[in-house]
Amino acid sequence: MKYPNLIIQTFSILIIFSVLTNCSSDDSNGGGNVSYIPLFSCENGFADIYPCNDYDLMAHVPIEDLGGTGAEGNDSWGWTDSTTGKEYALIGTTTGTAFVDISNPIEPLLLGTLPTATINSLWRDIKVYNNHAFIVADNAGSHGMQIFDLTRLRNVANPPESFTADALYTGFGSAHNIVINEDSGFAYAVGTSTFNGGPHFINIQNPTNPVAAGGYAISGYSHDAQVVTYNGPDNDYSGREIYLGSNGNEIVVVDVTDKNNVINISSFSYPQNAFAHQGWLTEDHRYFIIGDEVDELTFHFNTKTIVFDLNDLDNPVLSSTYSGPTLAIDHNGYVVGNTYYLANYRAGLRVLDITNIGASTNSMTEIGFFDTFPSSDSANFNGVWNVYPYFASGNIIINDIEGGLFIVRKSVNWVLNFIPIEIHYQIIYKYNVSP
Ligand SMILES: [Ca+2]
Ligand SMILES: [Ca+2]
Ligand SMILES: [Ca+2]
Ligand SMILES: [Ca+2]
Repeated sequence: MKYPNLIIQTFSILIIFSVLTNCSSDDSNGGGNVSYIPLFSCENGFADIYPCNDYDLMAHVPIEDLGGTGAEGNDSWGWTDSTTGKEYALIGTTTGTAFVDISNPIEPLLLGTLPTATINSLWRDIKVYNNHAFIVADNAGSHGMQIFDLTRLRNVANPPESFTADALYTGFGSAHNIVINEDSGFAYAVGTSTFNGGPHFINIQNPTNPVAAGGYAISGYSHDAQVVTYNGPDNDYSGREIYLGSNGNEIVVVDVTDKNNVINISSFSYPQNAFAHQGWLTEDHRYFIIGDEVDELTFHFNTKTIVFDLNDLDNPVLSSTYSGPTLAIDHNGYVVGNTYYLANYRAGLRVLDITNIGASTNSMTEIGFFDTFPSSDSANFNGVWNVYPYFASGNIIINDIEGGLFIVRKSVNWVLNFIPIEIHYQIIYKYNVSP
């Protein structure tokens, strides 16, 4: 009888502790191991109406609240205030960009929105560098790149406010994506009408004074890209700025260190290519994980993720393919340590262990998911457009086209993992039970 009693007492103390930490976190930060009681825990495969595995729902903000009636969600990014540690969701919608303080993830606060610079668009893309957001839109006329000083979010008098941009870069009109190498302070707009749709370089080292720095037209249109200061296994390119462009029919690897002398390194494709859409490097820069946005529609197989071995940047080699559990299309994926977070449209957020990424088979293993589109897992362009998994708190933001912002977090074993040791021992002392 001691143990049931212990568990009840444990939960009582735990709840008190959580409430205390919630209150104190309002004016501190969202980082660290602060515990919150989820809005809906993932239990028996569901969090409320949402199928899940090992991810809890902390909060949900409907898309109408972020973009207005009839709005849809698209891309997203995050900002962590280096001064306060507070975390913010930057949510793209058809009508603009919404800025949400999520440092208390169970009580997200919409601070305001930055309207589109021109017309509404299905495609918006956001990245962050040096406390500024850089925002583009596609099929949006002369939109250009909006620049927004995120430190303004520290003091918003009457949320939600309607913001104005701090600067506007007009060297292009529409762009499909904006890519930033935070190590170099260069932005790369892709899918513009300049440089054949290849990367349009912008020096953003002084964020509100962006300077055009040329572009690269030879490889043609890039749909999306990643640019890194290379620190991988190929010593030929150590310290070089490497652009990995997802160009539909192929991936291109380009040395963009010297903006006036760009060097094509290699390009590659894979069987059953339909549209190479987006890719992300592992943290060691050895492997590149690719999503093809049209192959599930074309070939009717389950979600397919393609892994290339970039041990030699001059000679990339297909390493493995992963087949997911549903027919849904994969969209955007990101690596954090040994985990790959995939925005999988109708299948929601999918979380994959990539510890064995170098293996030729079973290189990834699904270890969790949160499905914000419960009614279907079919291959259609609905559900999760993007996820952002880089907050130190462990909160993950999902931007669902129809559903809006979902804040989810890996489930915790409350009893075993979240009781402060002192309280644990107080319980042991008070109730005279063994740990
Ligand atoms: Ca995007
Ligand atoms: Ca695919
Ligand atoms: Ca090489
Ligand atoms: Ca689903």
